[in-house]
Amino acid sequence: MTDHRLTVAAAQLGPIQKAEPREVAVARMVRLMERAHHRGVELVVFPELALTTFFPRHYCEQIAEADPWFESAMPSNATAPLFEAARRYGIGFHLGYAELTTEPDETGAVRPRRFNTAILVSPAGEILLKYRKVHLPGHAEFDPRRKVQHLEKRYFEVGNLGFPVIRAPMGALPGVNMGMMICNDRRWPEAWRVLGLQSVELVMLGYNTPSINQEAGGFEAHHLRVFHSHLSIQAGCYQNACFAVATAKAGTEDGCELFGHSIIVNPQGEIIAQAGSWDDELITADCDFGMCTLGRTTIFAFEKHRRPEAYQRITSQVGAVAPPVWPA
Ligand code: CDV
Repeated sequence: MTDHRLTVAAAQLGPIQKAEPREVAVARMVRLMERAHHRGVELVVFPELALTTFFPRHYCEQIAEADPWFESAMPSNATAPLFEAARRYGIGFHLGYAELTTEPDETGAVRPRRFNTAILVSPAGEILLKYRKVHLPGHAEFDPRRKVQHLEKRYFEVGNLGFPVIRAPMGALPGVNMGMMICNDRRWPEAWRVLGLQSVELVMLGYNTPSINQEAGGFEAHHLRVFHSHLSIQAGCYQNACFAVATAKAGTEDGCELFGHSIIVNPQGEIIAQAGSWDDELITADCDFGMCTLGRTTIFAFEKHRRPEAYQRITSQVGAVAPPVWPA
């Protein structure tokens, strides 16, 4: 019988305080890779914006003042130890970071551009895939009503790479279909389905989610924050017959609490590993990609059952419209 298994890990990170240099964060991550190696892991998934504090909670009047939180090269001197660890241990890794690049925009103007980005790196240290976050939550201007800001719309542009999937060797497997999303994307079924339509087998995603809803739009019980995160990931895996490794940044960072609860989910939507701390923690699971076949060939055999002609609103409309009122 062919072995389709890959041993994966979610490498949850405890808080990274504002004053903590990225070299310290990288050293913590290298230690997690070393532990992953001892546990036979072949692919490690780090969180969103894994190198620094979750800086969109801090307001800068001039956007360029936030540039010290961005990476203008990958790898750089500070991040090279991660690539070296990948080569040393023969482990692939997924890394979320703030990307500062100079490239043409949609009008052709070449200018500095900032994205909330993730990359997939091979065990040989090559970048296999890059994704830039599409669903940016929060707001662009300082909001005096909020105790904690969430300025992703200020610091980042909407990702312009779509939701790419790549088939590449990983671990002992000759090919795994791998895709990425970042944090808030996990709540949008459209994102999962775009990956599912590319036969994704493994979705990697990192997140920084505050334990408290700061939008002050109404009461939300604390326990529902984790429930909604897990619900979205479990539904995405089930409906697209794939595995997911979802990795949190956790604990109290700059006085703001982020929930952990990193999970690994199988194509039945079951949680097969879950973090129990709010600190640096490695959770692992064996992903048997043979498990993707059942959903893909039965309930979610897309080619047999999908009806895109009935889904026209999904791509032509952004906000909801009111329905007709009865009686007319
Ligand atoms: N980093 C995020 O995208 N966080 C959002 C919060 C703000 C709700 C999330 O969806 O988890």
